[in-house]
Amino acid sequence: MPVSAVPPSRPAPRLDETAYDRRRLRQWLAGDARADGVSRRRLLTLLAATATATVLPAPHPARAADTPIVKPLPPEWFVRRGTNAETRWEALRGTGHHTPNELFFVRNHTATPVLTADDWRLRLWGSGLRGAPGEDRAVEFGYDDLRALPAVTRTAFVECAGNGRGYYTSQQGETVSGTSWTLGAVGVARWRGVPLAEVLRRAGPASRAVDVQPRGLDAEYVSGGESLGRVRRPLPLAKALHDVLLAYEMNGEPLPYDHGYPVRVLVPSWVGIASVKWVGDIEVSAQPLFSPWNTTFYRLFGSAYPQQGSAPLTRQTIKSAFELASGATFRAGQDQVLHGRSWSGAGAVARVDVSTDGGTSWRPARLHDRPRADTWTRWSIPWKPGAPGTTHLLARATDTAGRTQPDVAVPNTQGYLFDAVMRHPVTVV
Ligand SMILES: Nc1nc2c(c(=O)[nH]1)N[C@H]1C(S)=C(S)[C@@H](COP(=O)(O)O)O[C@H]1N2
Ligand SMILES: [Mo]
Repeated sequence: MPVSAVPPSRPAPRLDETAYDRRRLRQWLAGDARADGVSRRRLLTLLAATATATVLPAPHPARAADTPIVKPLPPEWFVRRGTNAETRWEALRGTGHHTPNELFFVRNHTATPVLTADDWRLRLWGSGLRGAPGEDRAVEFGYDDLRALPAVTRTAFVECAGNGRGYYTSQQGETVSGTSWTLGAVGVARWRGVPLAEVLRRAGPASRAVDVQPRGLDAEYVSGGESLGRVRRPLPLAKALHDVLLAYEMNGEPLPYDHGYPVRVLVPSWVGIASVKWVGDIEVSAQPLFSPWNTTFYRLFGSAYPQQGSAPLTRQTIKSAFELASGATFRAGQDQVLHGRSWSGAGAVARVDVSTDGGTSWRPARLHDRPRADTWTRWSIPWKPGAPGTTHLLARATDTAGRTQPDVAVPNTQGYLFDAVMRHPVTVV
């Protein structure tokens, strides 16, 4: 795209949330921001951190009774992890650039709600919409209203901020909290929908609007015995106007139930939590907003970070994966072609280097896609396995922003944004 519906008087878009977050916290202290469901103490600690903030390291179906997910989860495609399902990388072998809907990972805080498009409404409301003071500022759109608006299609990954978290433990010996994903909490789809900018423009944003907060229609999320309310997370208005979609199609089909039917938010290149599924309302606010999903969760905590945590996570990091099962076996002396994919939230992946000898020697992989931002680049490399035994395959991506995967990821307590080269164990027989 990018879509531009920015009122003429608006300052340049701010896509990096760090500086804005600091301002948002100060506004909260001055009584100018709302933070429903976030404790005063939590915000005060975040605020304290901004004083010393430093530059961060670069960094209809019937549902089976036992699953909060509607679609079938055959064990050869998925690893079930609590309320979630992780795609097996070996199942992606032979699929095209886009992850088939049936194979796409599912991350649910609670359970997939089975909604109908006819009853669905999207309500935009809040102090950031134009209207006389005291007037109820709200605008509603039905499913058909959205479908009648100019549509756009874009290819983008959705990737959980915790994708690869398990390797903080298995490769680096760190203790981290959260779902122990390997690398299968990512998928790429062709999303079709309406630019959020278009819907906001029709709703009439006030020039003082700063935050846009979509909220899901799934059940309230309970953590540690306390309800945090429904999944919601503010986006700075500049990002909301830039490249965000209200998506109703995934790979040419209506969104599957598990992926947000009838409509989800799609925020290209950002951590998955920004792409709110089953969106029911969007608060447009003239005051900065906080939710548990941009305070307690989705910031980096740990010894490498400011004592009270980083700015809210935005862009995904850089990763590579082989389309292979962990521990796959190969015949010695037999020619092979290894396949994989690499992606980054900071730009296109334009170079991938592969080692088939545990990291001693490296060769550039052949790329199978024209490198593009917001999606992965598929690649392959020939390999003739030598003597029987176990070894590791490694792949290291470099993106057009100049990021390269490190050998070791800087740890954080919640295990977000793993970016190190993964050591993929294989056996030669
Ligand atoms: N309403 C709602 N939206 C949500 C979530 C959720 O639980 N509820 N999970 C988020 C997280 S953490 C991720 S990683 C992505 C996962 O999208 P997917 O299930 O379509 O793969 O959805 C995001 N949007
Ligand atoms: Mo996520």
